[in-house]
Amino acid sequence: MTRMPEIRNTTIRNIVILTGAGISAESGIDTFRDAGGLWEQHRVEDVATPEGFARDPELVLRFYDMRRAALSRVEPNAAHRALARLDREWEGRGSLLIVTQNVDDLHERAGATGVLHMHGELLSALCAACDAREPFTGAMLERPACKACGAPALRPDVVWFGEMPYQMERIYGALARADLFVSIGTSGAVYPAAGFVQEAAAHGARTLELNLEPSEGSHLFEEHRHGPAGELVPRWVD
Ligand code: BJW
Repeated sequence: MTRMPEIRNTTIRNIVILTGAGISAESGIDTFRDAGGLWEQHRVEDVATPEGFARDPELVLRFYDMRRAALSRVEPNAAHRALARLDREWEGRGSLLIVTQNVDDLHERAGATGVLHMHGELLSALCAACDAREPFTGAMLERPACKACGAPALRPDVVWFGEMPYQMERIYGALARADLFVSIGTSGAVYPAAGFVQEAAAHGARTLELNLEPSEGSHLFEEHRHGPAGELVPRWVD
């Protein structure tokens, strides 16, 4: 595959890149909907909804504690590193916003700056009593108290089904200004992220999908490349 011409085209100034679980798969983090993925091992209603958390908080805290612990054993892969290179290279050329649905910190550890975590972060805790956020690396099953208000009400700072994803206004603003929208490693099964391609295209952006296989919304993209992100993303960036 040759370099996608548009990335060096001087008419491209503003880029929005959406990433999903597939970009972290080669680092050893399970995706959700692939064979053997998280939703085959756990019922989504039990571990990724506010109702599931209210019913059985220990089950949910154990699920996220396990994933937080696993995160400390993995490293960014070639796809994260390529996006971090593009992020650095793009300074002064226009805007580049990496919007990730992932709760891991692999983009940051690869060196990308200003990553927007629309579904929250494993390494952050949210107080259900006072809404304060704090960096968090431990185990929530031990029910630590909120540093701001003292309540033993910390929950994972992640967005469950039925909750509003973070920073939507900023995301839609960037999509409206984007000259290029690129989606990497996401199944296109979850809204509102699955609708970003149409939003960007409606405002005139070029659109590109980089995914292991055609996603649910593949037909909505102008261009596609299918294969592992660890190969496709460096080829596209470099
Ligand atoms: C590779 C690869 C490799 C593998 N290289 N690729 C009916 C219609 C429309 C919407 C709704 C509806 N009913 C309900 C809704 C709304 C609901 C929703 O979308 N439901 C769907 C099931 C239909 N959405 C919500 O509730 C959201 N909130 C909301 O809508 O608020 C209202 C609102 C209104 C208006 C504007 C804005 C908001 C909240 C959604 C929260 C999702 N939360 C989770 C959990 C986060 C915490 C955690 O990590 O535990 O987010 S669910 C899970 O899915 C997680 C992910 O971020 C998200 C997306 O998954 P992703 O990343 O796409 O992973 P996979 O596994 O699905 O796909 C991986 C892809 O990678 C595959 O395609 C592979 O092929 C590929 N791949 N290896 C490249 N090496």
